[in-house]
Amino acid sequence: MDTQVGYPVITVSRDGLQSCTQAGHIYLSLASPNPPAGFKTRKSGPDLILEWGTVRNNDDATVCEDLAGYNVYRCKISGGPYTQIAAPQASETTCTDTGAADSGFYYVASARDSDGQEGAYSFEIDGAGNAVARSLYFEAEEDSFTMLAIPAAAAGVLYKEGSLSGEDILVKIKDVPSDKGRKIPKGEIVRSFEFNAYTANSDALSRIVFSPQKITLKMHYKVSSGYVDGTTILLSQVPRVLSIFYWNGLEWIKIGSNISTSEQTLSIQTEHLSKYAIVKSINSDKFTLTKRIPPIITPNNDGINDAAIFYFENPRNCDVVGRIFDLSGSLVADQLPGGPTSNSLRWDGKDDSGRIVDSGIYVYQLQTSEATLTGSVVVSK
Ligand SMILES: [Ca+2]
Repeated sequence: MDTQVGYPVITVSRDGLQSCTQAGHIYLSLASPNPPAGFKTRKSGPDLILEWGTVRNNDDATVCEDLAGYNVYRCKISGGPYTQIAAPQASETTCTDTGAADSGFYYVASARDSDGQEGAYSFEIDGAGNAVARSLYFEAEEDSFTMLAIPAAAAGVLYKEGSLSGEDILVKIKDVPSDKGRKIPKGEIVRSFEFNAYTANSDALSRIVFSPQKITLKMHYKVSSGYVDGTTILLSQVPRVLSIFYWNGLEWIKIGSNISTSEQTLSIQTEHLSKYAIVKSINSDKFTLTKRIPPIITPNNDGINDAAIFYFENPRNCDVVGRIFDLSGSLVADQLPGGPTSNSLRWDGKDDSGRIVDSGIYVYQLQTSEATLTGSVVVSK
């Protein structure tokens, strides 16, 4: 705890985000420490070494002045229940799980302050460096299904050695209850979450791209008396009417999803963080283009409109081949690569030899066994 005078006393749950100002001068802060960033594993003979970065801030971005130490936990099944294995002091940023190099455990760590406030868990990590960030403890109601699974091959951007900012990165998942029931073009939000990245100093980061592998983003819908909670959607209708949309900063884009009715989750693979929502929206029963942006691409590698992204629904997971032609019908680019999400393709304005094409109008063709979709893309240099 940081600031110290205080009444009224506020009850604080484990997520400890309460604070209040009253009468201009009574101030109470019950912030808890951020989770440790840079949480990683390293094998050392038969042992597993766990390492993390020193926690300096609280989850409300104030400085944590009374850090007491860390709690390290492990579990046999991803997601817990976790058992504490160590309680290192504040000066320590490593501990050893003796003999556990190949035991298949999953680990999380938290920080604690001198008032006994324990912060949220770090992302979970296994002995091979695969990370899972969960929404657990970031919302009032526990939800261990909503998560980001970050394979070791894509996790490099989370660590100071590989991140754009040169710092260890925290990933936070927050429920956005105020979005519930909001009408958006093509649908109505059932539930939405912010998946955000921060530095350990709580600065929000954008434009984190996970590569060379995508991460798996999964969101959970609640069920109540045979309906999706808070809606008139019968559980039997779920595969037909629920889909994931993502907020690209300007608009909501339908990106399709894999639905598990047993787990009550929708999932996709993606390379970036943003706000994502479960949306009530009639799903197509065949291959359909849902969005193609931007209308004009400027492939000069300045990060703005450098590529055309084709988002589609693909309910039967058909193979999709994307091609680009010029107006004379000559093939310019064959086998377009995957875009930012699982159901998307990308054209970066280059021909098959890697040369940026001339300015002009081009024709795209997306082909599956069900349908062939065509349209135009304008390239401007
Ligand atoms: Ca550009």
